[in-house]
Amino acid sequence: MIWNEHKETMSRDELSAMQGHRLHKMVDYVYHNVPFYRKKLQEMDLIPDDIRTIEDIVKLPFTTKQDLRDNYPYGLQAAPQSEIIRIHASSGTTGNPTIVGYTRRDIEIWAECMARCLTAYGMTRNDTFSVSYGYGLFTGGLGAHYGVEKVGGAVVPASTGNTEKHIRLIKDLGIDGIACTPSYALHLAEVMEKLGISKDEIKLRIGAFGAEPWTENMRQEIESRLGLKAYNLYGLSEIMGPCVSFECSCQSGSHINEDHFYPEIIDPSTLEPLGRGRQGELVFTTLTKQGMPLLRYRTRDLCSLIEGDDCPCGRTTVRMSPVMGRSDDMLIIRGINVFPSQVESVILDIPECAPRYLLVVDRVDNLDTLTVHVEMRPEYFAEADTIDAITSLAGKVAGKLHSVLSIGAQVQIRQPGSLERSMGKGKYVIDNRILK
Ligand code: DLL
Repeated sequence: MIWNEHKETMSRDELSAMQGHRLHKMVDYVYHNVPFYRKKLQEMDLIPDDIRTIEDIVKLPFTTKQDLRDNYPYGLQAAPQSEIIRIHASSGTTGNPTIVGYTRRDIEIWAECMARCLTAYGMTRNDTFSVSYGYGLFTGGLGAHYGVEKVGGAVVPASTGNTEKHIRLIKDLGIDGIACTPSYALHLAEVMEKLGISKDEIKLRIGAFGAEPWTENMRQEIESRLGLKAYNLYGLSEIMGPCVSFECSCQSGSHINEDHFYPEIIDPSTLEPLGRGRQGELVFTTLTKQGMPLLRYRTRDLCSLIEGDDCPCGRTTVRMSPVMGRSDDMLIIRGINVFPSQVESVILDIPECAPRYLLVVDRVDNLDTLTVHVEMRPEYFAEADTIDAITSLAGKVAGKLHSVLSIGAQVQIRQPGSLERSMGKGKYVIDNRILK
């Protein structure tokens, strides 16, 4: 099923024309309403009439997270405060948070885009859907919530925490779908197993998972433990929240709602646009946003746009590959780039290892060290009664990590349940080098 047949299946020519028209209007709007953009465009000798087609986008300046911080709290807001009906804030580990104001129309478009995602996952108005992203300043909870209501399903605003009570609701109400982080989905599976509830006793069939990178192995793990189909849901607060892109039943990349969010991939060091199929930094321009529109916003997310608009599902919108990590999540250890997602793939390929890990990076005698803590699965841990068995597993993990990362890592095998669980976005890295 497709929520918006017209917008999701346009021909490329029709879509490009619409994007060009919207881009022109957007540039005109920010030129007249956001002094920050007016100044930037003037410095580049640009006026809104220079932007006529979507190809003209490359003439426009980029916007960065730093620009948002420098203009805290409302410097990039285009709509007057009287038009703003919702404010979210994205937390940053450093500096000012990012404040995002939405007009009524923004909220409606958000719900529309979220309804497209949920419909692609197979949700209908007959379904009950639990939203287990955090409600509050984070966009996950309310973003998914409005989408479920838009489709006409019954939303269960479970939020995070209270996991046992939540599982009881999932079982007793026969909840059909759940939206949460992949980390929380795994936590749910673990708690369910502890409570002795099998996946056959629940009816969950759809998982809308996102807000953090996750791998194909993680997908299989969650699908097999919860007995549902796990779909990717991508978004970021600066652009809207969850709904920017979503997987369809083909699960081969995530369709971008590109009538509202125009994507580009650039080389993060040269800032040159890269063609389809090339991996780089994802950049978005909002085409219809009123509250806080952004031109060429550098997401720091690394991925590619998939070649070809011919997805068997019938949608013609461009698809993005899974985000393998953020350029600022990338660890440089002894000069080698390491993404936590690479470690996750290795660990999930080893049957004795649970999908629970923590990377600790340190500097000892001026040399970077990497220690990977990984939990053993309970069934193997119970049998591994000798130190030898654990040492040999550590050696096996270290060997595989070395072949994928090309650097040596210390491996610490941990007992089941010993690493901290997260209700929201998981924490997979501690970099002590920053603290020193
Ligand atoms: O995480 C919005 C969201 C909520 C998306 C719920 C999906 C589901 P922020 O807190 O602003 O917004 O964080 C945005 O999270 O730039 C990515 O680095 C990461 N991210 C979000 N979705 C995915 C995903 C929300 N499906 C940042 N895969 C983004 C990988 C993701 N990374």
